[in-house]
Amino acid sequence: MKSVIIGTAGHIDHGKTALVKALTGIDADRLEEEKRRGITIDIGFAHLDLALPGGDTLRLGFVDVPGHERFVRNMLAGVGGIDLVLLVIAADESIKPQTREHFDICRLLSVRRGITVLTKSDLVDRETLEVVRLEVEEFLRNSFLDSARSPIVPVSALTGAGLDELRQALIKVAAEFPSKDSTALARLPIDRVFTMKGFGAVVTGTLVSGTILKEDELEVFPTGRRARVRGVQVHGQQVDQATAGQRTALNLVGVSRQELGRGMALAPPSTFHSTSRIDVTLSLLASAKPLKDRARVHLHAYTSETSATASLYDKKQVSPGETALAQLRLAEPTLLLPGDRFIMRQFSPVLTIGGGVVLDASPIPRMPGLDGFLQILAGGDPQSILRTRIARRNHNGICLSQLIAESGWPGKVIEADLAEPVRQGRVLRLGDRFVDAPALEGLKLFMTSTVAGFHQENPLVAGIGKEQLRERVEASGEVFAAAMEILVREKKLAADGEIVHLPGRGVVMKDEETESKKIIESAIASAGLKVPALKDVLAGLKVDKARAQKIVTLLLRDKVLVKISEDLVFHRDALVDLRKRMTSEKARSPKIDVARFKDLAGVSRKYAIPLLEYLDREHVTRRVGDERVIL
Ligand SMILES: Nc1nc2c(ncn2[C@@H]2O[C@H](COP(=O)(O)OP(=O)(O)OP(=O)(O)O)[C@@H](O)[C@H]2O)c(=O)[nH]1
Ligand SMILES: [Mg+2]
Repeated sequence: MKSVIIGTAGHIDHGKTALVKALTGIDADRLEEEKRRGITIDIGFAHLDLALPGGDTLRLGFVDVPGHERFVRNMLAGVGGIDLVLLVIAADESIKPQTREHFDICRLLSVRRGITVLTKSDLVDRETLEVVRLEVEEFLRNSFLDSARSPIVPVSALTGAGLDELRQALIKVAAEFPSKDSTALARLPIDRVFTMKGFGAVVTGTLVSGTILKEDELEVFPTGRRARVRGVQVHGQQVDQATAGQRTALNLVGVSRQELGRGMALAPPSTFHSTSRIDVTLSLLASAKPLKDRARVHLHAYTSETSATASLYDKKQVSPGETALAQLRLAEPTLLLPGDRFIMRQFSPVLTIGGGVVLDASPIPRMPGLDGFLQILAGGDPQSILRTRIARRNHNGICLSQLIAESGWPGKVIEADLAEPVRQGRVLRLGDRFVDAPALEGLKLFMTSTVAGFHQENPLVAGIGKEQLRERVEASGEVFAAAMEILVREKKLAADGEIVHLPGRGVVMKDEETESKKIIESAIASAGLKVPALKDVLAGLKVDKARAQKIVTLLLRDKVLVKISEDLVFHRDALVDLRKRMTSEKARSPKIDVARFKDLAGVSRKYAIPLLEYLDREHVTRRVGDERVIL
């Protein structure tokens, strides 16, 4: 069974509601006030099943809209989800202001197909009918309702004349209409909320995409409330599921009537985000006044309505009939997705002035290359759109869930569209994340140059810590780890535990340092107590002075070397040996003078005095006059 939603459009009193009733038997005017005043105030609904030639059933859902100029905003709440339009023009009045305004709205919303119905044909003679038909043909020329491709059918709701032709035309146009994608993510803009005794809140709307099943959990936008679907009705019948293109009523549990309203939307939980900023292309009607940068407008999309400010990207103002790129800032957050159509109305007097299409509902402030990005969103195929969305996130890429929220496409569709670029290596998949390959190359260069820079600034340090490097290049953990792995494999960087360094540089430095350390230690150790001057030892090393000094500091810290006076450094083994000799000397005589000490230690006076002072400090000896007592 194919489901198609048909909206009426046209001037007040031209016979829209009467036509829907003549076709379906259902009076779409349900309000008491509507019946009393004989006009439609709010949108009404009806349905009709038609047998298709092949035996299939065509299920038509009708959204009947008011023609009164004061109720255009109600008309807008109804027209958002329609597939086909019945443009209703009374044969005795021909084209009137709301004929034009409703027709403009349908064009701006990109309604693609429809039928023009000349109603009240019983009120005019054949000649008048022909004159009106010619006028209407002229009016519709080159539009989606051009008579070359869309029928114009004269009808009388009173006598029933032309109704059969209209049904045939409906079958033909609806059969050609492609079925909506029921595998897409579900979205139901709410157009009505009421309570049913014993059941709680019921919402209705045109299911614009996807499928909603009984027992589904849904999120209410923009409030974020969660609701469970207790019951689903399509055209007044209990069903297990509603699919895209059906008029749908849901009985919800978990939210009250007060928490719901027209303009809200239902969608799968934790999938989308409401937005206050959208990048769009907007078109101004030829009949509108020029639109200035930062102008305030009423924005209508599906059943939602909010005020918005239009910041123009490439112009100071939009002239009548022109199209421009703009960012709209919405007064109230709304669930909108790329491809959604909207209508703009002027503040006062309230008039339809234009409309457009959402390109991006997740704009990034001050994004470089925005123009090219928006051009691809406006005209690219799904794969190019996904790739440019990935590329704009630079080296950190974007998670699948975020890509779903941004594009509005199901994960499976996205993964299928990206399979080829992933296979070709133009997009990288890191876990749940997609990264643009050139952006990752950029990150790799950034990482190596950052490490090189670090070496230059810190010649004495082996390398930069991994976490420090990650912070400097502003990479997410996953992406950084992947880039690091590639760089190590390509031998552009090396890692020792948590330390990252340039391959050549890190290892050479280490070898030189180890070698220098050995040279210093053995030069001092082998000299015993007759140590050479430290500066002479250091002068013979491969490493530079600063690094040699650092090695000495480390040897002193580790107590391998002991500093006794300025420029007099001994190996600890030599001093341990000296202490042993002092202990044996004590057995011979507890007192020792400088001369005997010189013999004992085998050193000159230049070394003997500092060594004795050191032993005093260490409480091995105590000075008494010119002699020392060995303790
Ligand atoms: N003679 C004749 N009268 C019609 C026909 N269709 C509608 N009418 C009458 O025209 C009046 C307006 O018809 P509606 O169907 O309410 O018009 P509408 O376009 O729905 O009006 P709004 O919803 O208020 O914009 C009613 O009195 C109808 O009975 C028709 O084909 N022939
Ligand atoms: Mg009506």
